[in-house]
Amino acid sequence: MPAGTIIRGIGGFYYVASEDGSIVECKARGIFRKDMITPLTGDRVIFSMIDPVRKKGSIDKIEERSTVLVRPAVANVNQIVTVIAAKSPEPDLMLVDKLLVTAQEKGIRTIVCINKTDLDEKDNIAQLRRAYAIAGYDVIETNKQETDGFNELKSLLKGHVTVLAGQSGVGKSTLLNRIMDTLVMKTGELSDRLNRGKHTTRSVELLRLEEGGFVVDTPGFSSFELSGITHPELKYFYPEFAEYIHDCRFKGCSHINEPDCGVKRAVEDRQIDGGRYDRYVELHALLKLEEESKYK
Ligand SMILES: Nc1nc2c(ncn2[C@@H]2O[C@H](COP(=O)(O)OP(=O)(O)OP(=O)(O)O)[C@@H](O)[C@H]2O)c(=O)[nH]1
Ligand SMILES: [Mg+2]
Ligand SMILES: [Zn+2]
Repeated sequence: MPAGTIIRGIGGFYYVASEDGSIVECKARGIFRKDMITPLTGDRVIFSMIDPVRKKGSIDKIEERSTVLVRPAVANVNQIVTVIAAKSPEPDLMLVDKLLVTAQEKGIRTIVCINKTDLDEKDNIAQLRRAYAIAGYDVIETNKQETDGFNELKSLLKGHVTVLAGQSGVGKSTLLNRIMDTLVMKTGELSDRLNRGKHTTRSVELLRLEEGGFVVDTPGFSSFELSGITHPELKYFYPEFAEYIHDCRFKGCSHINEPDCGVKRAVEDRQIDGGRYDRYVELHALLKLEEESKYK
């Protein structure tokens, strides 16, 4: 039976990008409803072809999901590109860090893309790059005119299911349009794309890349909540802390108020970005407050 990936779901129909390159409109079998399983965009499925001419089928099996993102609701994402604008809008780095923490918790690789580098005046880019590079993230610089960074980004997308995320207005859709112009299959999906304006509700959509893999655009968010991470766990999702925790005097050190803390020392020595650390402290306090109000 053929296999494929759900690229979009609308009103009970699931569009499956089949491994042979075609798009098949599928319904899910009743058995899923009974088991309370709803197919999700990004799901890898096995389907049967019911009408090969009209390309209609039925989903028989949903493969186990490696990851599940809630916002956007997509399964099997294994890479997130967090887009930051050098300027306009001013970067909301708390939002960026929350995204990175979430990805880290889900075991999803993250790339930081500093976009609109043409607008940088105060050398913001170098600072941003350093903050995230020393945290261990791949950092790319792009703007809508240059090509080197863009090509680097394209090559990183190959074979992955990637979500473009970030604040509203940072340039995600602009990047995606460029990617599609150069990479997306110019077949069935093209007409799909041209028709998109007709849909009033824009559901999440996976765009298939010619070289393998999928990309998902997301509407920008103004806020983003961490879900399921408690304040004592937060420190585990800052990869740059790891190499300094052995220097902490206390075993369960939260790297906030404890004396003789390796992480705080690394911040002083500028081996960990001070801004990232300050936001960690802020986020830690925020999570603690939320938890306390929940259990009162
Ligand atoms: N100067 C400059 N402007 C850019 C660049 N990339 C995008 N823009 C502009 O920034 C604005 C927002 O771009 P979008 O691509 O719509 O941003 P977005 O991240 O998709 O925004 P949302 O969909 O609201 O989340 C548009 O006017 C773009 O033309 C860039 O590299 N340099
Ligand atoms: Mg957009
Ligand atoms: Zn410590």
